[in-house]
Amino acid sequence: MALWNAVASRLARHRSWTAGVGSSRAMSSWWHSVEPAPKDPILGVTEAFLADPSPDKVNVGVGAYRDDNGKPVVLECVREAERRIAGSMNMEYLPMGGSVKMVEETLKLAYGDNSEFIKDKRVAAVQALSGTGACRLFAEFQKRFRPESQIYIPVPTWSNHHNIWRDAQVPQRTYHYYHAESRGLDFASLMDDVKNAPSGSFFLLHACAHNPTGVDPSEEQWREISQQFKAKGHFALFDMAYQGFASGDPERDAKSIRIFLEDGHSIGIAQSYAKNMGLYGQRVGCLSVLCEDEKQAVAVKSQLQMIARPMYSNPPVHGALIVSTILGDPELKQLWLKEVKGMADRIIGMRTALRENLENLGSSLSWKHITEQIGMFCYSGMTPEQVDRLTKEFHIYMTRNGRISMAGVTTGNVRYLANAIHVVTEST
Ligand code: PLA
Repeated sequence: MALWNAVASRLARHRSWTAGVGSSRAMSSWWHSVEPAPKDPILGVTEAFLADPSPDKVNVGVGAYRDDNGKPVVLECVREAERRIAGSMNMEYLPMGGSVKMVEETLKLAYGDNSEFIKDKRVAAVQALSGTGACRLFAEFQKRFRPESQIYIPVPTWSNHHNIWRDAQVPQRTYHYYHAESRGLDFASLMDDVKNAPSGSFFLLHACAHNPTGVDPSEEQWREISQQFKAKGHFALFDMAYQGFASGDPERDAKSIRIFLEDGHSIGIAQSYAKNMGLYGQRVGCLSVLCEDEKQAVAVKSQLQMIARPMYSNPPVHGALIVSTILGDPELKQLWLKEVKGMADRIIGMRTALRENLENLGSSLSWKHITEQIGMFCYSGMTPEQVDRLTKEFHIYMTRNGRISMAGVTTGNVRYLANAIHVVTEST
């Protein structure tokens, strides 16, 4: 009996081994043509940073806010909201369009507290998977209902914009934005491109704190852009991923949008709470489209939901609850505004410190733009080769376009960073 058992188990092992060989061969052939995807130019930097064992390493790649000790921050208003939420809510599905309360509060931030468009129910809006999800929903909507249209994207822009509209199969065009020599806005070329685009084109605009350049149009320039959009009947989609990070005040940072609203445009807005509420991983945001009337808004919202349903069905509940708890309570909202200002101010302080350090090192280059640019990023002007040297020789990680996430600069690393930048920019 024992012998028989031993033979049987050997036989079984042999069978499962040969079956395994056969099936693994069959399985591997399913995906033989799959090549590794190229590394993401932003999130790939974080991967490389995490893999570096050096104690000196510095990550100024991804735009994620850090405190002056280089630690991720959970805002006090978020902590308090979580205390209030804890244990008091169920975990049912949200509707396809997300939390009605969160969306209501979010629209007020973009369109204004007393917006007539909100009162007249002209805004079609759904909760989205943060700013990326909001852009993607819009791109899908654009493809479905304006299938012949294209999207005009600034040069440069957040790299993922290209992926988003590519995957939605909307052809992309570009418009001038940045002037490398002056490290400022190329306003004349921008206006030319707006003028020369076919009437009724779609444009992606960064509402404030342009990524990666840190260069925004002035209020006067926004008015001119809006007028030109009017003359050409263009559609503006505002990506507002940094409301509050440009000036420290979310209300002021919505100025570009308010100008377009005053001028009677039907716009779209992608909003995100990743940066201004520090809710990066919660994936909470909103897509809204201003419509001609309530009836149209109902139709547009229903179609946005129809796009969401087969993709992810309905959005996650926790982040939305945090946001609606904070913005629905006047005291918590005040605390949030104070904390947003605190984050913006620390970044401004680090801009000054980085510039001063470079100047004190005797750099022969001008670093004025570090303090002139706004928002989370400094578009340093460094070349990809200089960035590669920063990484290889100093373990400093940033995107190869020379963008420094100022949110990762601290009192502790600013001298080290300045010195490294000085070394690689003086000798090449
Ligand atoms: N739009 C712009 C202009 C952005 O810079 C970002 C994030 C988003 C949308 C999307 O953010 P969200 O989906 O997290 O709300 N840009 C980051 C991160 C901060 C990233 O690349 O995903 C950046 O480092 O550029």
